[in-house]
Amino acid sequence: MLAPRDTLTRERRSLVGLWRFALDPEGEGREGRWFDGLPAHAREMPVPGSYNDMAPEPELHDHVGEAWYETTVQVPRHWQDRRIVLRFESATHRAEAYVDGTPVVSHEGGYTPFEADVGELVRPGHSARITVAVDNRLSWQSIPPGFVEQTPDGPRQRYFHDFFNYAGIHRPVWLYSTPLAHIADVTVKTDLAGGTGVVGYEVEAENADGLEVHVALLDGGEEVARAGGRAGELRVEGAHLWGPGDGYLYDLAVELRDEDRTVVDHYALQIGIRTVEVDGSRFLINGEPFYFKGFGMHEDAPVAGKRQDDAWMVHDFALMDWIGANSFRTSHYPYAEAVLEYADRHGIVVIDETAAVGLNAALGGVLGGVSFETFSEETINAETQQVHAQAIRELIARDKNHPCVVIWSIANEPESWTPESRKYFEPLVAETRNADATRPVAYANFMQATPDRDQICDLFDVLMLNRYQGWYAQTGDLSAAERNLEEELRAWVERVEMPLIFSEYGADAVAGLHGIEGGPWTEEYQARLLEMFHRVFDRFDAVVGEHVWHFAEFATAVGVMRVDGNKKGVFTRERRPKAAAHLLRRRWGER
Ligand code: GCB
Repeated sequence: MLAPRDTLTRERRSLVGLWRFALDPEGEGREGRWFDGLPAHAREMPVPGSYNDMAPEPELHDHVGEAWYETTVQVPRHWQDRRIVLRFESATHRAEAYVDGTPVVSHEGGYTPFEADVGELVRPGHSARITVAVDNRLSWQSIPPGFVEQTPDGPRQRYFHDFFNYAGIHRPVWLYSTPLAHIADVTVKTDLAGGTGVVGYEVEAENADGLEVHVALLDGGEEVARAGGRAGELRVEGAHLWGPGDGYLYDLAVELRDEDRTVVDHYALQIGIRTVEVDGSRFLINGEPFYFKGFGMHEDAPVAGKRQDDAWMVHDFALMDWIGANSFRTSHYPYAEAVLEYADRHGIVVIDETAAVGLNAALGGVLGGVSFETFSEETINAETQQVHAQAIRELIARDKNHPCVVIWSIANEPESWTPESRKYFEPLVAETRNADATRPVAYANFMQATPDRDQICDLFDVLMLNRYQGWYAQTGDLSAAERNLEEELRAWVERVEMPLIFSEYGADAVAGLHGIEGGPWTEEYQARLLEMFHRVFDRFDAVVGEHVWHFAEFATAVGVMRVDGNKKGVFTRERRPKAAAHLLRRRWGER
């Protein structure tokens, strides 16, 4: 799925700004025809942004149900006889969009884009009213799952993941136009043959009978290879590879041309030439062993919640650079496209994750305060599995061309020790490989899925472990934790021959809380716990990565284990370093 771009033949109009907004707690918007105009009590709300923390109102913060957004857009006069598309980069978790009162698209899933051809409904030279109903409810059939509990005080959303259920339009919205005959998709796969970079491409075009596809690869504006046809190969001798710390990109220019060689449509894509491979327990990028140093992250900031925000993005990447990180995981959902583009340009390696978090009754008890069977007719079932499959397809359709993405992570901490879990995941792994055979597939394994219990790890290429020895287990006792961790790792290495990445390890720390002995919640304990994990990692060759949980403190649902959110960040929510940040900087600077 192509991101909207301004090119020689394409143009975008941003719909970012203040939209009209109304909560719909009674679910009356459709019957009340809010798509023909929001009610008089509508207020203003920023797009992009989460609405929850925009005002000190519990009704906003804890809203359950739909919220309506509305804006108007001027459709440029020169967009006559062109295809006109309305595109949302995301709306959390589900949305239905209208143009001048007519429904044009609905979408399930809060973190991937969707769009509609609205050429029949809008008139160039006139304005159009865009309305969107955004639903934040999670159910057993949504990814992530959850359920709404009816209480005497109204509905309450329950869920089994540890980050606040921020909602709204989190990423930019566009009205864009392309020629009627247009490039609909481009897929690039890169390989190496000796020193020659091989760029395989496939182009999909629509309304393009009689038109030809031309493809050129440019290096700093100079053409280095060209090809024709809807699928083919470009070869670059002595290619400058994309690699960790070296975000070297080529420009791929794709054109549809008519018989006079006139360019009918033009799309431009930045690509990186690199390979990714698992070899025994090694993880290779461009044939070289790679060691992941970095974090699990969240799209999370004060006030605007999960808003895509260039300022926070640039700052967070700068902090990663300062600390010596070379990678991160998009825990626990696909991040904004701008983030992946930034990672491409800066040579930061990404583990790209779906929003399948909390498929686990063991977590339901802790985080949702409920007991249930994970996989059953009434809970996570065949329909959920279909929604999950669609989430995987949409993630890959969006991110397949990013060189920064080296692993697809299809779930975080699912139940993985029952025959039902194997039945659930086997087809999903096949689905992932079918959508992209060039990248390893992984899931983040939960603490209780120990080497003697886990029933799904052999389906995957890389084992990602989320471990909390010294925090949730052996609390406060780092020598017992060290023994337990080492023992578990020894058992994993005996069981599987694959790269092991610690996709989570860490401890909460309240910034400014100190202690000479440094017990749990102090900055000293957080740092000593990380040091303990590092000592153990360094004893095992199969450990090829360490992603600390977490980069920064983040908002969560309330709970007795959370002090105004999750405090495992090595930076505070405002991005001030704790002692652990300095420790990591020393370690990663040297590795
Ligand atoms: C986990 C989860 C993560 C939580 C973390 C914690 O295992 O994957 O989402 O935030 O633990 O801090 O408990």
